[in-house]
Amino acid sequence: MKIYFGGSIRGGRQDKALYLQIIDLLKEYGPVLTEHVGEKTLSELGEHMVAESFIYQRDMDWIKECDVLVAEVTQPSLGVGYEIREAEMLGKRILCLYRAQDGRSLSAMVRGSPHLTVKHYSDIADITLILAEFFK
Ligand code: 6K6
Repeated sequence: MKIYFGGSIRGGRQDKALYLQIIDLLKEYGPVLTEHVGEKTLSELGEHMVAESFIYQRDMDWIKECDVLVAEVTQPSLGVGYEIREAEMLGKRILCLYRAQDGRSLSAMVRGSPHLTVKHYSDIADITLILAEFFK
């Protein structure tokens, strides 16, 4: 079961420590193709040494290759939204994890989609249970 994890990079790195924790949990269910998303040293600028056309093509290939896409969607990110739509078009199973925040709502294009599952969580313990249910 190959897993593609999507989380904000240029959309903002506020949740990067959490992404790392989610990736660790996901590894119990199969290889995670996108471990770099949780990289502590990766800033909002991303990595300058890698061409953006390369990043785009590699990520699109990985989405094709994956069985499941799990996205953390609390921090809005154009890239994550794009990845979710690509996975939808390819008929992949998709789980979106969302932490409610004051004064913000999840995009209707995600919450309103019939092609994916959105789960709300408060902390990593909730995510552990959500993943166990999703992957069972
Ligand atoms: C190299 C090493 C670590 O990071 C890099 C360069 N940047 C990216 N590498 C891989 N995937 C990326 C990179 N920038 C964005 N993405 C993909 O888009 C990831 O899979 C994320 O899920 C998503 C983040 O999009 P933005 O719009 O928040 O950057």
